[in-house]
Amino acid sequence: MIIATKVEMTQMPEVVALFNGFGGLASLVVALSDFWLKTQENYMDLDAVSGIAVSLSILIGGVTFTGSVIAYLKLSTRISGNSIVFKGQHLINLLLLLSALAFIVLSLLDYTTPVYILLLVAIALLLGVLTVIPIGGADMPVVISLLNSYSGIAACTTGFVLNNSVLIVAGALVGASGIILTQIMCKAMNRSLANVLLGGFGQTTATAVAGGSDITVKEVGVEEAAQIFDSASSIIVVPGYGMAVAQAQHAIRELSELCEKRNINLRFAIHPVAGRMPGHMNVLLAEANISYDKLVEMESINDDFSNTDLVFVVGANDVVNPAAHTNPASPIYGMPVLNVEKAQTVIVSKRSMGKGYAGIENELFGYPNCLMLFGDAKQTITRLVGELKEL
Ligand code: TAP
Repeated sequence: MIIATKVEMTQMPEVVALFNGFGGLASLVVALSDFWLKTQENYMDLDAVSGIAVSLSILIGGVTFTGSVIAYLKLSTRISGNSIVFKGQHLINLLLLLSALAFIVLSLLDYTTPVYILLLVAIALLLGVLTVIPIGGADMPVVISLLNSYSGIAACTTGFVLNNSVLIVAGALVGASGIILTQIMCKAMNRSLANVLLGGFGQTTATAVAGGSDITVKEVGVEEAAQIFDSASSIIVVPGYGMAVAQAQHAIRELSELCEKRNINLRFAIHPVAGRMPGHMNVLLAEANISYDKLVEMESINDDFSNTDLVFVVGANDVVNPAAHTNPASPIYGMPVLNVEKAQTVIVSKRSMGKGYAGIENELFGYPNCLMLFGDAKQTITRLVGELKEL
């Protein structure tokens, strides 16, 4: 409770990752201690169901624990977020998985020898590390969702170990919902789950970044931006991670109320992976009491940009990067994005030419209809609201 109440909204993904890991660890130690108590201390026999449940709890729990710790370290930038890929990595992972299965069979055949189950623990922990290190960049949220599902499956199998129906049902719910969320996120990023898990995204990213920036941008000041707002009759606001960092949602609510008073049709376009966690933008806008009817999902609003006077991008970057459909060499090529460039004018509020999560340039910023409004989003929008009130 203390961690959950103290954590900043922007740190939520890494904390979720860590909590998933604790779930996996709990399943592992409960299953291992049950195994130990029954087979090593009380010299009891395990029936096949309990034996399989113990083995799966240890395998899935172990992978979840170390995999989640690596995800936590990457997201909190305690270690590099880039993908670590080396030759023969997938073969090593496959061999480890096969040897884990072999130790499960050996342990099922001979409970009295604890070394098989201890080797299974070691392999599971190692496998968790090795399966998450190749995953980097924008694929991390998918991994966290998958690890969340694993922690549920591990809890479910531990339910069989303990003969506890509540644990079986709750674990199955977490496992199933985690898998569904993982699929939704893969779809939003236009990547298959296998493609995400085999990793390498960060490598392509690093190459793309090394190319450097030669985008020429047009800047706009707050006063001029206020005039553009004043003359628009339809506006779409695209919030992104920068809105969360700046905590600009309350200032945006004020801006939206001002526009409403001027009979300007203002809506919000919500990209499924804007921010750093599923529903991140919805939560922040709801916190600022922005009506849910104004929030429109990407698929429903993408065709409307061409009939829109002004798009106001607030701290979003990757989710509005046209390279996703114009540049086949881009690491985000194929990811569905918001077609903001189709609007008459685009104003982007961000602090600098800093890159987004995927670490790549955004060609949108150099488009002829795009104007950069540099500065912290909250401060800029507060000033914008002040200027608009004067008009
Ligand atoms: P990003 O592409 O990460 O871009 C955020 C932008 O916000 C940055 O370019 C930064 O530019 C700007 N910014 C930071 N602080 C700011 C401030 N105080 N005021 C104004 N701007 C600020 O964000 P996005 O467009 O929301 O895309 C999300 C990315 O995260 C995607 O790549 C997605 O795959 C990934 N991701 C998503 C999730 C989920 S599930 N939502 C989870 C993890 C990762 P400056 O530095 O120049 O200000």
